[in-house]
Amino acid sequence: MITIFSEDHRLQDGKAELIDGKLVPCFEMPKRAEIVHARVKEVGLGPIEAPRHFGRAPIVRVHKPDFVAFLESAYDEWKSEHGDYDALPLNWLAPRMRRKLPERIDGKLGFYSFDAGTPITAGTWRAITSSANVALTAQAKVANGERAVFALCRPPGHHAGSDFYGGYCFLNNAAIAAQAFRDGGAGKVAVLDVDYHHGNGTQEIFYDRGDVFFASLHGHPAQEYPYFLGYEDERGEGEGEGCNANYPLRWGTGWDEYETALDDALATLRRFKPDALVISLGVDTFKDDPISKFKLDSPDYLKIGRKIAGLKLPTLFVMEGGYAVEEIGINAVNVLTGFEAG
Ligand code: FKS
Ligand code: ZN
Repeated sequence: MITIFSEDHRLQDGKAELIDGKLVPCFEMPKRAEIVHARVKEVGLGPIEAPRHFGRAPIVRVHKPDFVAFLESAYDEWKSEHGDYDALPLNWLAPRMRRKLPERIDGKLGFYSFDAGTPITAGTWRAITSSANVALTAQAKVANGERAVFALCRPPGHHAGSDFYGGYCFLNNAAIAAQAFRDGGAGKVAVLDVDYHHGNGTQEIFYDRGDVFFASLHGHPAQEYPYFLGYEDERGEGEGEGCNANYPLRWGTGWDEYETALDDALATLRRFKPDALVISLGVDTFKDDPISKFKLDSPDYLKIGRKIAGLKLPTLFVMEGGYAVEEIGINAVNVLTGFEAG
């Protein structure tokens, strides 16, 4: 399996996120991608290639242009007001307040974000556009006949919506790639999100569409970030009615309950008869993940890969989360080798 990887991911190296009432070093760190990259080499998964440049067009197919323009200039605006130090938001709209874009950067950060864990740094724009290019380069290879390609994206993307960022995500790499499949002629695309956290951004982007099915297994929103989306009764709307499937799972979920949900999600996707499959691949479902509460073990990821292969679809794997840094390479690459064996 080919892997697409860019060293530009290192340009996103935030200093701190707000968690449990404390500003702590970012869990989402460059070392994550370096360890996955090293594991891909170690097991000889296949060639590792650099991304091509796709420009803004495929990005604004899923994100609003004003939001993308904000991401591009946010750090410079922040720096000219506050100096050369990571930008974090501090104020958000409550329901019934006015959604009107403020002039000053502090207000804009709150307008376009939904948490205080996602710093915008000097290198963010280059890192996130490269990450999107990684997904698009891999997508193009799958569209051209590769059975499966691994987009080793960083920063991740599945929390980013059409006009908001958060959860370490700015541009939704999986959604951009899914849309690229459609624009390249695929009639129907399925996105399966196995990251521990609900892919609220991907769900928002495709919620009213019947051509892209979104299915997600994740920590129950009653207990888990991002809290305000990801319930079972969110099934899509309008043309997209019936094309969204959430599997919220409680803290402590281990392989047996996970497998039941995964089998159901895969059966649902099979009935949709997609032409291509995008996997939002997070391995923060691992038992030793420092911010998550599922109990999957390393060999379980081989089984996940094998089950995904059973759909027999052209498949794009897009890297999302996973914070047990020492094991992230083993776990992520296990999904890929399990797929190849399946
Ligand atoms: C837990 C606080 C959680 C933010 C968690 C973000 C998770 C990001 C991710 C992604 F794939 F996007 F990277 N704070 N007490 O893993 O879903
Ligand atoms: Zn996650």
